This record gives sequence, C-alpha cells and structure tokens, in this order.
Amino acid sequence: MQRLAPALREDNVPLDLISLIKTILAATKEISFRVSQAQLGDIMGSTSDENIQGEVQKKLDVVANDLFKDILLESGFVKAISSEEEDTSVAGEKDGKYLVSFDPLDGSSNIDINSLIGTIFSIHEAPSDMDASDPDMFKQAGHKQVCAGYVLYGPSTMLVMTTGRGTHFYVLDRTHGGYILVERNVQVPVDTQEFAINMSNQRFWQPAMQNYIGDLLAGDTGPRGKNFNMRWIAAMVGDIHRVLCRGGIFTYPTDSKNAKQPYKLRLMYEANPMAFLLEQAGALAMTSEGRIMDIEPTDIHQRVEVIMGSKNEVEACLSYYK
Ligand code: AFP
Repeated sequence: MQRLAPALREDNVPLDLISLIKTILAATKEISFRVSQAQLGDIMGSTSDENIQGEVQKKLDVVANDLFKDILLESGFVKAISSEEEDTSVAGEKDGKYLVSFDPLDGSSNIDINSLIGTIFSIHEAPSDMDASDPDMFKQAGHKQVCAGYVLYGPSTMLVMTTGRGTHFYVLDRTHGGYILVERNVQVPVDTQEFAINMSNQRFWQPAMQNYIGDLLAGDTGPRGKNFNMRWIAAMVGDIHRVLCRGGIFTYPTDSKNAKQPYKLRLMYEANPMAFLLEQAGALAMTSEGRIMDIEPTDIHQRVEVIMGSKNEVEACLSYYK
C-alpha cells in the first residue's frame, strides 16, 4: 500500500497539482473529524440562511465551505474557487494556476441522521489572460478537468480521485493522518442489475424514463428478462461510490415537478467530477442528449440531467430516448 504523494508522482502528476490536492485533503481531514464529533461539536442542524439555490444551509454546509474557502484561497495555487454555497466565484491568487469547484458537503439531508455525506471537487487550469474575479473562467467543459474526486465521510473516510490516469481509491489512515492508496484503476462492471433513482418523482418524469424504469421493475417477466434491485442514498457521493464499487446505474432525470427547474444536480461540482471518475473507470456519464463532460457551461450553478454508470445499462436506458 502506498501513500498519496508517491502514488500521484508515479502517475506523473505535476508537483503543483499534487500540492493543491494535498491542500484540499487537509480540509477534508478536518471535516472528517468534525463529522465524527456529531452532537459533541456545533455542526448539527440548520442555519437561518439559504444558499443561491434557495436551499436552507445546514451548519455543516457552512463550516465545510468556510474551511475549503480559507485553505484554498490562502494556498497560493488557486486563482479562484466556486462552491455550491457561494453566490458567485471568489478570487484567489492573481497568478494562481488552478480553479477549484466544489460541493463542500454533498448529501446535506443526511447530516442529522448520521448517514453518508461527502465532499466533491473538480480542478481546471485557470486561463492566464483573465482576471481572478471573472466567473467566466469557470465556463470550461468537464473534459478539461485536470483532477476530480470526492471524499466520503462514511464508516471509513475514503478519497476517490482521478487525474486522468485511472480512478483510484484511498482510505484515510488515522494512525498517521494520511490517505493510503488501497485500489488502483477501479473498473465499473459493464452490466448490472441495480439502479438508483428517486422513485417518488416517477409521475414527473418524461415518458422515456417512465418506460425504462417500468421495464426494470417488470423484472424477469418483462422485456429485460432479469430482476433489478433498487438503492437510493440521497447523497450522490454514496450512490456513485456504490456504482464504482460494484456497478449500477444512477440517474437524476429531467422532471416536471418544478417548471423552472427541470434538473436537480449541478454540472460543475456534482455531474462533471463524477463523470470524470466514472469514465476513467470504464463507465458512461450522459444526459439523454449526449456526454456530460462535453457540455459547455453557461453558469457556475447550472443544473443538468444525469444518467451514469455501467456502460451497457446506460446505453439501454438511452435507447428509450431514441
Ligand atoms: P444536498 O447536498 O443539497 O443535500 O443535495 C444532494 C443531492 O444534490 C445529491 O447528492 C443527491 O443525489 C440528490 O440531491 C438527492 O435528491 P433527493 O432529495 O431527490 O433525494
């Protein structure tokens, strides 16, 4: 088993990117500790504020966001950050080489029930000819990411990360405080009998998704000829981690629940980093119209339809949209 920095050097990751990754991970270790304190620390429950998405901020959302913001902006490596919890991008070092987008605490509704939560991050190179305060720097497609990952604060604290040379699993070793590589080049099985979707939205989906899920539910007596199991953690980090570990399809499809908001998940700090991790593990990450990482962003908080996971199952799902 290898420590993080030597593993990254083996993948020829540039030294300044390794330093940035170590900076991000320093914040995750602090969050991991705070999460483990639960009611013993002041992190449970909600604040009286809402974020730009109109969602009530949990205390831990704010704590995690502030930790990431401070550590990244002080690092010297970062030209600007954008976060689920910030209205717009925040300028850092004017000559900083990187842009970091993050969801400091994914799965906020799980905080108070001691269930799975995580941090998702995505790193792009910063354009050298733009001002650090210009949020347009972030309008870069997912295929330009130089690193993406998440940290899962579960029974163990795990880092799952790619720098474009495969997706690797690391575990936080509390005996010395570092992340240790435990699995290199994770591969998602191409076939699966497991799906993840919020079934309570069924009546709001488009006919293609209604038909697809209907056929999965019909099991071995339906057109798919096999039984499917369903799982829903309500935290994308948890659901995608399961897909990376044993295959599956995860989708948050277009729905008509709120006419102004047909999609739920955010492109820059949820869909793109997960898409990079999954594609590096041999899986697919799509909308019903194309590859997620080819979308040219128009806004740092834009939302997107997501259909991702085991290759053959994602293709089966997409065939219902043709
Ligand atoms: P929060 O981080 O705001 O709790 O959102 C979590 C999330 O964006 C994603 O991680 C989940 O997959 C999805 O929302 C859960 O959505 P439902 O509320 O429909 O279960």
